[in-house]
Amino acid sequence: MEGVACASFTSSASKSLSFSSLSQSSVITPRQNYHNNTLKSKSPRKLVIRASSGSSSGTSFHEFGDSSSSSSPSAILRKNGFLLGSVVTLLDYGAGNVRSVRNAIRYLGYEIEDVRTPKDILNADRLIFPGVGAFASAMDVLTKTGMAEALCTYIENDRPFLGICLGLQLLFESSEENGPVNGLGLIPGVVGRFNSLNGFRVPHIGWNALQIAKDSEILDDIGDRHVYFVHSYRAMPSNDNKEWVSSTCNYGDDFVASIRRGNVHAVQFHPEKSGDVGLSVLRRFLNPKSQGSKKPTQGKASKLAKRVIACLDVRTNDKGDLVVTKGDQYDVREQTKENEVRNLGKPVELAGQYYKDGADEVSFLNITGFRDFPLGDLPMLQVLRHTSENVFVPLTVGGGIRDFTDANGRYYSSLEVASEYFRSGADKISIGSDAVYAAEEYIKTKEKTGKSSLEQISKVYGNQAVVVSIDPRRVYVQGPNDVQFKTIRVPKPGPNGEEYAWYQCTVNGGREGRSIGAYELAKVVEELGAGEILLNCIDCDGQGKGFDVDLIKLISDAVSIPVIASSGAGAVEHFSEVFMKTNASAALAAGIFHRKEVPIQSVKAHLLKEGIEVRI
Ligand code: 1PR
Repeated sequence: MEGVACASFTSSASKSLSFSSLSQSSVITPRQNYHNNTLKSKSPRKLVIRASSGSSSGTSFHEFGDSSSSSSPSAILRKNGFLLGSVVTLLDYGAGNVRSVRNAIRYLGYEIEDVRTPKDILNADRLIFPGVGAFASAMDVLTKTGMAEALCTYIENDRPFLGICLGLQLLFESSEENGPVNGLGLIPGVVGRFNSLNGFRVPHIGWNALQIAKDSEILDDIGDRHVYFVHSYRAMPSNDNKEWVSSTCNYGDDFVASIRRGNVHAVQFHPEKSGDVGLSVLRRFLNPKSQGSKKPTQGKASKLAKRVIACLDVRTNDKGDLVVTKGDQYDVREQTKENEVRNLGKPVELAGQYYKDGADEVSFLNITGFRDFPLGDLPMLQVLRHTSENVFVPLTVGGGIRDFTDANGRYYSSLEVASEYFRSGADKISIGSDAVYAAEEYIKTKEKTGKSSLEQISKVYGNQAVVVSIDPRRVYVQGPNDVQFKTIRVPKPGPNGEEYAWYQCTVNGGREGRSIGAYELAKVVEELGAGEILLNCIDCDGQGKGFDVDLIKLISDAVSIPVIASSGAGAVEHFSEVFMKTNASAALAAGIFHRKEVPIQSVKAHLLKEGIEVRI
């Protein structure tokens, strides 16, 4: 599974392509092998290289494709009232959320035409293919709808093309993802899984550096800056494909970060989620003539950066407004006579501000989602929709992801709830309480039912799209044998001189303690399909005294998926401490950012000073 932006089910295009009606299990074959299910090695297809992307920008769609297309002279100048060049064709086959790509294209001033038939591909002036979902399902849809054939023809004729994430991988010969499965076979090479055995966490999530191998034009503004990746599979550079590879990225091994040949480009990273740098990649593809004026901004990117995440706990206050709030040890009510919900600002505004301030990711937690049905909470969906129009870094949303039956008896699966979040602009969803119940059940029965929200959502959207949010509370004990859960020796004894503690998981916003530890939960949810862990700590939440380094070390050493350290940040030094003493991949804070005590840029400046790589 690739790409988070790689996420929800339906879209305008999906209505015509009907992804869900197609079997996801059938073996996929590329163009030449439609009638043959076995994977064959074959020489890469012969491609026509016409000109550089710069010179092709004015190529009109009637030069190519079906002569019965609507390429009349007036259509060459205008399409749907837009001047040629301001329209871009998007191949959204309905398997995921391409809202972020749409938003980025629109933000840059372009209109989108959706591909509905293979002919639309052949008639495109400029085609963007943000591949989403799993490799096999994507090839299945492309083959059955005739899109695979059209894509091959379009690319072989060197038409302006930009593939994103899975849109890059599908160009290769095959993938090991649930496979081997044949791809389009345009580029030699097999797409394989990252190896987590050598200490690198999989999925590869976050901001990493590129090593530019050759001039690729669309990457010219990147310089030494980071771009955002989220994937578990990657193509490897080789002698056979070196004429294609325009940049690589290192994550354990060097993998293919982008390809370019003539007018054909594809990137493994997500330009639509890579902030200004990513927007410049899209801009250069959309308008190659726009290049040249700007020198790349100098950065110091050399490897995967540690992420700094801004978190917005959101809920409806007593007046019915959706507000950003913040608790002390999860109590979000003011200690006044009125006891009102603490109001720290408006969600869309604050998220936009944090994006401008340099947050690497923004998380929304709908903290009353456990008791209110989130799809009834339409303002939350609107918050996501509006935020995603202007925020071009990953957005995570959590709260209330579970099966639900509403007052009219209508049943909603957790997958439907998640899909709605993805459709509204989320790149990742985060599951709290429901993941605890799923882990308890798994420990009891030792059986994976495939029915939990965690399993279902990660199966459809990929584990990189599923975060599990853990809300543990420290419980002191005299010795490690006092409980069946993993304990740590505490640096400071507990209230009764206890030398050990375990971390008890809670549900419903910390209201109910459960009989499972954070360590046990983390290991089980990784097995059930979580792609990342958001590790809160009720004791530290809102205290400003620093992260619970013992807890974060315990969990980040126990799993091989990325761990986000959360709760307790009060000063820039707390961030360097957590990164130096633990294997956390990211650190999240709320209160200090909302109260404007410590700006995000100060955190990053401090981390850089301490030699910790961050995105600037
Ligand atoms: O159980 O799937 O409905 O998810 C509920 C989600 O809402 C969970 O992710 C849970 O952590 C969150 N949540 C529920 N109640 C609260 C509360 O505060 N009363 N917020 C809550 C949790 C913790 C962090 C916070 C950090 C950083 N908030 O997200 O932002 O502790 O704060 P700090 O930097 O100010 O210390 P479900």
